[in-house]
Amino acid sequence: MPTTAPRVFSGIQPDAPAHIGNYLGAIRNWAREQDRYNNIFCIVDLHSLTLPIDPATLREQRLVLAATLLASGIDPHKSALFLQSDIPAHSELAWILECFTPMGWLERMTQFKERSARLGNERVGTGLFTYPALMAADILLYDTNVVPVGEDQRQHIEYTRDLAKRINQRFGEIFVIPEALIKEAGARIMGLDDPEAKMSKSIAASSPGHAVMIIDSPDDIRRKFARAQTDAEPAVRFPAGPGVTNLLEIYRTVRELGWEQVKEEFAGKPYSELKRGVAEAVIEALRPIQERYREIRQDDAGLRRTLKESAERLAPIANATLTRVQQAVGLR
Ligand code: AQP
Repeated sequence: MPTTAPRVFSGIQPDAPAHIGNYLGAIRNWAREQDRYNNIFCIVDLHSLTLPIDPATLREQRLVLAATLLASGIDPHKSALFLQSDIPAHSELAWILECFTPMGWLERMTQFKERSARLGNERVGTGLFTYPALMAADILLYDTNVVPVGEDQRQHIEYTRDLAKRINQRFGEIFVIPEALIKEAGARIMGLDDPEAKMSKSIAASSPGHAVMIIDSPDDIRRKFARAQTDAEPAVRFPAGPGVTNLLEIYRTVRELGWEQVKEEFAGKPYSELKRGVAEAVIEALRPIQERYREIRQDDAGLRRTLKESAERLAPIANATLTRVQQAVGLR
């Protein structure tokens, strides 16, 4: 890719294996558009500390996710893929950004409100509250132009833009202002057990029926779709309820069909047929990724090397931005 191509940055948390929402809303698009951009993909392990996580799980899930991303088509010759904690500038810039962020901005973040409501204020750490500042640091450190994400991240990107503009107004042109890139199809896949809640790794950790993971076995995938919530109707009718709409959305995004085609295919069909159809489409799409995943996991040392090499290449870019900010605010 030419070095003048716009820079893409995007991150994913290694708290649990990635699910099909992550794949359809983010990873598949990252892999497909690698030739258009100068790409940086980050396994945001510091973000995974914002909710309770066992150290051995975090260590293992970083490798699981790295292998999943490579297996999904992220090509280390075209894209950097690294661990956030390998570049300390992320935490250092996050602190400065927190100091320039009004509390009210973070209090309005729906992800924080939802998660703290789920866990209770005494159980969530302060890191969950300041999470958007660390995410802004991730993006701004690399003079990012484009951030391809799912719909759930729109508010965090808006915050990043507002903060970068605020700092630029005060100190001059320090940051590049990034744009969110959110594709319409697959931008918000909902939970199979609860179609009102976004499919999410953290919910799947306690409710396995909530999400289909990219590395789930075909039998698990069939079982999870068979139990997916639908509604009281005996067959697919339109307008469909939220559970059925979510299954149709997964099907149309995996198969890359228009809504009209999907409606034609399933109108009047029993739910069992819809569930089988979606499960088989997902199994087929994931099969080559799973095969490649197993191969990559044969060589964890090579996987670690790939991550380190990317971090070594990226550290000078991150450090240059951090120095620019430190000079502007009076720390150098
Ligand atoms: N359900 C989803 N549909 C479409 N895209 C999604 N993304 C996440 N969930 C969906 C996109 O995937 C990328 C990585 O996001 P993440 O690591 O924050 O994934 P997560 O499943 O949201 O992880 P957590 O830890 O379980 O967080 P919460 O509890 O907040 O959901 C991003 O581009 C994201 O938009």
